[in-house]
Formats: sequence, C-alpha cells, structure tokens
Amino acid sequence: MKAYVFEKSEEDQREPHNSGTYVSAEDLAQIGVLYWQFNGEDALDRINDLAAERKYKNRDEIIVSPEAMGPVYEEKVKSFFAEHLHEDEEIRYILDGSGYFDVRDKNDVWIRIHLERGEMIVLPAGMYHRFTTDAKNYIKAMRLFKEDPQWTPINRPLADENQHRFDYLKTFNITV
Ligand code: KMT
Ligand code: NI
Repeated sequence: MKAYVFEKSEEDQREPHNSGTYVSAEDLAQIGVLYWQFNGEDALDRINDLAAERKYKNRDEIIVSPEAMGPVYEEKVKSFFAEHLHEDEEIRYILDGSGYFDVRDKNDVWIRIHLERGEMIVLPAGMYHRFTTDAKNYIKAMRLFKEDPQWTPINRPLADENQHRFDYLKTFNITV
C-alpha cells in the first residue's frame, strides 16, 4: 500500500498523480479507513475470519479490465471515478492486479491509495471516495458485503444531505 496526497493535473486519472506527500496507514485509520495485508497460504482463512468478525455475509468477484469488460471499459472506469459514497462500508480484497482508491481526508483533500494483490481495504459508510484502475488497466477484486450487495453509489453533492454522511462526519469529528 502506498498512499499520498493526490496531485491534480491534466494527465489521465490512471496515472499516479503523486504529489510526494505521503500518508500512513495510521493517518488513514484516523478518517476511518481500515487496511490489512493478507498474503500467502492462509490468506483466505484470514479473510474468512475477518468477514465473520465484522459480519460480512456475502461476497463476489469483479474484474475491471478491457479484456473482461470489452468496449464499455473506458466508460466504466470513468463512472467508478465519479465522487460518491455508500450507505454501507465498501470492502475490497485485491486478488490480482492493482488500482487506486481515492478518499477525501478531513480537509476534503484527495488521498490516493494504491492497492495491489493481497491487500484489503474498508472504506466507512458515508466517506466520499472514487476508484480507478492504474496504468496497467487490470484489477481483480473480491467485494464483500454485510448484507445483500448494497453498494449503490450516491454521488456528490446529492449525498451531502444523506444521514450516513452526517453519521460519518460525527464519528470522525469532521467539521464542514
Ligand atoms: C468500486 O467500488 O468502485 C468498484 O467496485 C470498482 C472495482 S473494485 C476494485
Ligand atoms: Ni464506492
């Protein structure tokens, strides 16, 4: 995992946009982002333990790549990159490939989190974020859910008035 302040530029969203200002896993935990690395033979057991502990009952797998998605790939990549939140956690385990999860910090600054195979992330309900593949254009991820898949994105600014947004801000002491 590598996390840093996203530097805005005219480059494609899949380029690194690395400002050189790095952010630690502890900093991410402060805004409610959880992170683990599960590699090796017992990776699946450890995911299963975490899923049991945190009551993630369902899961599926997704591949985001031009090969898997065909001509709609570019469109999909753009839609994942629209700033949004969910009313439930967003839980991802990277099975293969890599990609960027961008999250808003307490000052509404974009933090870019690069994840690779074996890494797992939980974004809290109500946190604004977006996703993109990186320049390799390939990620395979396990998506876990507390209940039935309920990951409808609610885009900004519509979600500004959402109760899950208010709850998130309150929990992490964020004033807007
Ligand atoms: C998301 O939430 O944007 C996605 O599910 C993208 C694929 S998971 C790496
Ligand atoms: Ni999302």
